[in-house]
Amino acid sequence: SLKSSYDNIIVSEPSPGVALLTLNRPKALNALCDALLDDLIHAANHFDKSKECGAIVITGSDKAFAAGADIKEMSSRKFDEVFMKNMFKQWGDVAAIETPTIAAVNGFALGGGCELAMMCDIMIAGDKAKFGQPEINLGVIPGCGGTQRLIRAVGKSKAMEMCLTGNMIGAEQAERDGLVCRVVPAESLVDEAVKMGSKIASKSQVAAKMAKETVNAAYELNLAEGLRFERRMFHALFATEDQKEGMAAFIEKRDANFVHR
Ligand code: CO8
Repeated sequence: SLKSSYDNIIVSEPSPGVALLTLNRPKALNALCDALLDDLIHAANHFDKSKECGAIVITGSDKAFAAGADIKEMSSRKFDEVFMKNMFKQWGDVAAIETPTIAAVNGFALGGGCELAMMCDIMIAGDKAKFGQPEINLGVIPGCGGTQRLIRAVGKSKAMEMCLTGNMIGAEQAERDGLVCRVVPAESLVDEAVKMGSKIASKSQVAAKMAKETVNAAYELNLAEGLRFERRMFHALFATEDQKEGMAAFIEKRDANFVHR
């Protein structure tokens, strides 16, 4: 069940079917300490299992989506400790959420913050957002997908520049590079993300989850295997009521009334 309150995030349901998780450690620019991570994963898993929830929006503050892993918490850790605890392994839980996720990024998305945003299915940026992988300045490298997801989003040369120089890019460049789907005025960012979440939540949830899984399969599979997987998923949807309803609604010129599970 959902904890009644979290110390490091704010949870709300701004629109039917949409959960909004707001990172809330303003004094540390939403640095991703272990406790924040635990709160975020707990809440995200709760909504992932909920029948009503069709989309999860993750956002931060105007100043920072998240300024990265918590450097103060991490700085004195020893190799044995980070290795034996497999530090940041639980971040995989964010990427494993089956419900569609949207990152709404205002301000800094640095290091683990940029990586968290990249774990989401869709990224929308406010016009003042800044993205970067500044780990190189701390004598380390990205540890939660920055070297792997960034190259798939923006290509090798741009990913290398970000990881090797620590240079940040702005929202407009992030859109040009393909890291974000859309740039909107900072003040309307969360509304736009919730609106998009709401639209996704209104679709067949079976089809939406299958679409997410199938698009993500493209990260892992070669083209022939990916196309075969896509076709089998497409076939499988003919076993659902939502396929019958969606196609009947089109033919009868009315809105589809999808089953909510
Ligand atoms: N960790 C801990 N505290 C932080 C962090 C952080 N990442 N970022 C900011 N803070 C704290 C500052 O220490 C400061 O605290 P205090 O007031 O107590 O001194 C407060 O937030 C405000 O920050 P600034 O005064 O620095 O604010 P500025 O507006 O001057 O600068 C910046 C904003 C540019 C964002 C700056 O804070 C900065 O460079 N932050 C660090 C960015 C960074 O290096 N991030 C990468 C961290 S390493 C990492 O993410 C490894 C990834 C591995 C996977 C992680 C999965 C979780």
